[in-house]
Amino acid sequence: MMIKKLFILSVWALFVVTGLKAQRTIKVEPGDSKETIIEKAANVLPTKNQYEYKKLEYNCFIHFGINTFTRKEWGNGFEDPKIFDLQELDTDQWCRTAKDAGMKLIVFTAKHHDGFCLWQSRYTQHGVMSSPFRNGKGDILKELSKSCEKYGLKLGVYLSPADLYQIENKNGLYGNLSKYTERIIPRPVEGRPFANKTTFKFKVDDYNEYFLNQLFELLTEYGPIHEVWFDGAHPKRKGGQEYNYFAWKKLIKTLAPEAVIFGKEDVRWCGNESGGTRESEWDVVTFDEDPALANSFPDMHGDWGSREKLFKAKYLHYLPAETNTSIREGWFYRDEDKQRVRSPDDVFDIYERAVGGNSTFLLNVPPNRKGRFSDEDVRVLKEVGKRIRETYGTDLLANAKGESPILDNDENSYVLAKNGNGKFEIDLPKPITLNRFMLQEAIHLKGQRIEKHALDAWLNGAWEQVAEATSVGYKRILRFPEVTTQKLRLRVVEGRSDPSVSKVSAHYYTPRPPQLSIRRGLDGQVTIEAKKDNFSWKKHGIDFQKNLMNKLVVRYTIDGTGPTAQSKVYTQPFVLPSGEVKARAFDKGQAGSLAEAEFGIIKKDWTVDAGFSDEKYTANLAIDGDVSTFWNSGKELPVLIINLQKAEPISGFIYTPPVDFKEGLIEKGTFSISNDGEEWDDIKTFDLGNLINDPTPRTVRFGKIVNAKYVKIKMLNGAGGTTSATIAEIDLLD
Ligand code: FUL
Repeated sequence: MMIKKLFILSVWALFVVTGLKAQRTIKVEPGDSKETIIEKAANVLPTKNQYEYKKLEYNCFIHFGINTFTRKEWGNGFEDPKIFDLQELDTDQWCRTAKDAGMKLIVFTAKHHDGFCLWQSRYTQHGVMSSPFRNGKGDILKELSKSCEKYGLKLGVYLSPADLYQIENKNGLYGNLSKYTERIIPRPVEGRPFANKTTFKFKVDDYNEYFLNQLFELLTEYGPIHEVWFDGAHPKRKGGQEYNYFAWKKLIKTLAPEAVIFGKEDVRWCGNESGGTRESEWDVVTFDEDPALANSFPDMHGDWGSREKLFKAKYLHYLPAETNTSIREGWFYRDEDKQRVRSPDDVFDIYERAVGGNSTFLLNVPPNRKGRFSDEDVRVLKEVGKRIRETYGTDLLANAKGESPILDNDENSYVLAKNGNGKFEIDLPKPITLNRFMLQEAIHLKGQRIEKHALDAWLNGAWEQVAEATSVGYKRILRFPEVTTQKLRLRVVEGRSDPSVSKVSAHYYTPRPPQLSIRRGLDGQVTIEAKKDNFSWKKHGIDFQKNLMNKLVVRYTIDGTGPTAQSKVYTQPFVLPSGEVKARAFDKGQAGSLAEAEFGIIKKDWTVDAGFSDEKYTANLAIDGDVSTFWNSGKELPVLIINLQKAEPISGFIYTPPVDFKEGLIEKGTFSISNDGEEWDDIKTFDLGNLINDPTPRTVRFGKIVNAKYVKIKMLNGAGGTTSATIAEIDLLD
């Protein structure tokens, strides 16, 4: 084993680089040169809590509540607590499964947007205390906190600032226009004293007081809390209600000093809820105002940390991302057969992209109405846990270990790539076969600095690049087709100041048949291919996707059944007028995970007439078969009329919203039909729920078949109060 450059440091304290104090926030001064700004960015460091939180890597979100019983994604605040008829509860099973899966922390929805509380709050009757569950005496958070302790898991709480019960009921506190006066938190309640005698004095209104009292309960009566999760989503607002965030923060930082606050303070949303990850996930992001005083965050979509962004910044601030998504379609449990569950391939892929892409992974697993994780969810989690252990539990560089800081397991030791670049060679006593390479920077000491890096393997007497990627930060996992070699070389090619490498390791993931994607063109041609990977499968000059397809057998069905080893073999694109396609890849007798897609009536001959269109986003873009283009109605009539040219049977439709355009998402609307374009029949008023944070396709079924030549979609309510309507694609089901 041989390491070219060695430079060992082992300090936790702040240190000084060219007179610059490394810290969480650094101000950019008006006259700062580009070099100075980069040097400053290189010295932005996480807080201790942020660093400890990043090391948790993979965590479990649990959405449970009144919606579990109504089968809705968002409640409305009018629900009768009696609906929460939970007969059994097994929080041990939740924790056992999470532990087995390799998760470290559980974040539980103590109160979702509907306002129903899953613990014995002193400050409301809207919750478990009024439900049949354990005769009104049950406390789900209490049982969960005991199970977490038993299984060695950390606990976090989700407390929704949006509260529909407090908005809708006649004595509700949300937006009730009460005065800001000095109040003592917690407000004493007769017969229910607190063991923790800390008190706070804040000048707040009724709803903020309610929220603070509840936070006090959650943070003092359920063991140590490690994450407090504030959701930015609001189904509704009232009375100009504002949040006294600085009081909330003071209370949390006092009562739960080890907790990170998600959404406002210590951890940011990754910008989507579908498991998407960025190629470069920067922890050092930019602010226009002092982050310590900012009451809200800038938009969390897009690029936050590239050099271009840094040069325009007023403040550089350490704020890492959390990737949150659900194992099931939707955040709450609905049913066993219609609610799709992600496959182990899918979850493992997100795990590698999120954790191996400098983010933490918070995977939601919603318990069912029997108070348990469903069997399928457990199966998937177990399998993913097994793959994580099998792949990352063995370091193929273990024998190369010597005194090198990048091969030891000391997080405080590292090697510097001076001036942003450096080469690190690793010699092994025997050849190894690998298809994963992991590297880490010492972010707590040197910040996140690497901007570009590559991995070379010594193959047939020469160095060959096997993977390349951009930023690293806490962790980067490189994925590439397997190579067998006795010598590896990591090249840091670009970086800020002197980047550190604190740990590298090599791994082998037993390949499985790939996940497939199924798409259909406007002419009805269906193509099935291996899912394109946007990560680090970059081997120059090789079309990896095509190569993979040539090696596999793909089988598919169009009759709704799951493809087996006897199903039809896919050889080339085929025409499908409408219906469902299910496909699986088979490799050496092993079956891959199921891919499925539902297609509506072929749109080739359709014409479209919008009440109004923004000139850039014309109406035909809503039916062009391309989900990356979209129609926007501008400020006028949010109505779209499609002429199908001939009467067709229709049983429902699929609305696909644009992913990155937040204006005009249709949350409520009507679907009408006509045979002459003059007389219209309203067929369905639909409510699609949370679209801003989850802009995924929504299927609306009518429960009957109607015949029509013209269809009309009219928006009644747009997400976030928008008045224009946007449609990336409309499909009609027959
Ligand atoms: C969203 C909420 O509206 C969803 O219901 C869910 O809680 C998710 C994690 O955040 O914004």
